Amino acid sequence: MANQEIIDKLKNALVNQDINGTVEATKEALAAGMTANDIINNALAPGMKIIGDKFEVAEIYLPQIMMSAKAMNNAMEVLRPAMEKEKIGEGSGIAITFVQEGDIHDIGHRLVSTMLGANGFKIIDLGVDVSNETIIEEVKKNKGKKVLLAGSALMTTSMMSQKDTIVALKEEGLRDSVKVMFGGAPVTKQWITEIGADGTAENAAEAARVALDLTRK
Ligand code: HCB
Repeated sequence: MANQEIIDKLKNALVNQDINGTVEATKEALAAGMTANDIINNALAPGMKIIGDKFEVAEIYLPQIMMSAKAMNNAMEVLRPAMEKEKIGEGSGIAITFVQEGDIHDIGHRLVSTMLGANGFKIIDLGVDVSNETIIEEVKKNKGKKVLLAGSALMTTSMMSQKDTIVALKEEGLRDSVKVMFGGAPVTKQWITEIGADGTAENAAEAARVALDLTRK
């Protein structure tokens, strides 16, 4: 089967909440020689975007999103060993990763954490629904070390908290001691500039590249 056919089959399985089909097509894509990041960026992430669009127009409901999320999680387990080998550089320092307060969407966050870990960063994963107080506390604990914050937000509401994270860092006199990158579907470069963060990325592989660049000096 041609690569594009496997990609289409995988995307369809995910969109149709076919958990076994998603896992099998993911294995097929790896066996065909595709990289984990290509499989994610060309099939799984676009599939999740279709799911979100269908939800928005009430064509599907939460139980179906949850089934597709389960299929995506199972596919990620298949891809994790390959992802861990797809390193592009050797980072140094700590990456504190988290999903902003009020937000439990963790699929992208886990992909980014995996890729940063694969590229040499020591990961402190604060998980989902993380308050700015918790983030500040963790930055204080690691003061004096090279620290990168990598936060995710999937909703426009939780994205607003990214601005508060920057404000809180400034208020605590910590802004210059960390690099800050934010991502997630609603995050744009314009938003990053507006709130005074240091970078963003559209996917996990790009996140690793940006993280390496930001922490190089
Ligand atoms: Co959810 N949901 N959801 N959802 N959900 C979204 C996000 C909507 C856009 C769907 C829609 O309406 N079109 C929408 C948000 C609308 C908005 O605010 N603009 C929405 C909503 C409304 C909700 C609920 C409120 C629904 C409800 O209860 N009525 C509820 C909120 C729960 C909460 O957080 N408090 C909810 C719940 C759920 C679940 C639980 C069913 C499930 C999450 C399961 C889980 O994560 N464990 C879910 C899902 C799966 C989605 C969609 C369909 C997919 C998200 C996803 O996993 N994408 C999403 C639709 C969409 O995003 N368009 C929908 C795939 C990953 C790979 O992409 O963008 O997360 P990613 O990450 C990328 C990229 O952004 C970047 O790299 C990643 C890897 O490639 N990146 C970074 C991410 N973080 C980065 C950090 C960096 O520093 C750098 C790069």
